[in-house]
Amino acid sequence: MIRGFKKIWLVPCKITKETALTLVEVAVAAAIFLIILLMVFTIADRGAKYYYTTAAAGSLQEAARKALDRMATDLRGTGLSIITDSLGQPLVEGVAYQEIHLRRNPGYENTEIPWEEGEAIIYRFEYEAAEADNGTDDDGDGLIDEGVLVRVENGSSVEIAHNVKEGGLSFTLQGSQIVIRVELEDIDDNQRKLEVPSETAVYLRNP
Ligand SMILES: [Ca+2]
Ligand SMILES: [Ca+2]
Repeated sequence: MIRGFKKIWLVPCKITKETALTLVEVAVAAAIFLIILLMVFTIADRGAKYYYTTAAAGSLQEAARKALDRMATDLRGTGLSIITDSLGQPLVEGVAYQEIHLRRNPGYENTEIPWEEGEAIIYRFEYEAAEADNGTDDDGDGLIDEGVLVRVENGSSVEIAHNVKEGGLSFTLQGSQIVIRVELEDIDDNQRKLEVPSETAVYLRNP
C-alpha cells in the first residue's frame, strides 16, 4: 500500500521537474542565441561602416593624387625663377603659398628659354560657388568653407579638385624643390568627417 502510494505520488513530481528544467533550458538557449545574433549584427555593422569609410577615404586619396600629378607636371616644365606668388614676387623659401603663378617652358631658342612665350598658369584655392568664407556650411553638404583647386591657363580656369579643405592647398619652396600639399575632406556614408592630406615634392630642373 505504501509502495503504491509512493509510485503514484512520485510520477507527476518527476514530470513537473523535467518540464520546468526544459523551459529553463529553452529560455537560456534563446538568450544565448539572441546574444550571438546581436554580436553577429554588431560585427557586420562595424564591417560595413569600415568599408564605407575606407572606400570614401580611398576616393579622396585618388582625387588628390590626380591633382598633385597635374600640378607636378606643370611645375617640372617651369623654372625656379619663373614661379611667383599672386603678387608676382619670387617665392620665399619655407613660406607656404596658397596661390602660385608660373609659365611653362615653351622650348629652347638659341640655348635660351623664351619664358614669356610659355603658357601662363595659375594654381589657387577658391571657395565653392555656394560656399562663402564665413565659418558656416552654406551649401549644406556638412563641410565648412570648403573649396576647389583651380588651374587657370591663359585666362580660362578649370577645377581640378573639389572638397578642398580651407587652407588645404599650399606650395612651399625647399631648396630646389617645391612641396605641394593638398588636403581633401568629405562626409562618408556613416556621417563621419574624413580629412585626407596628400603631398608631393617636385624637383625644379630649370633655374
Ligand atoms: Ca559646405
Ligand atoms: Ca561657408
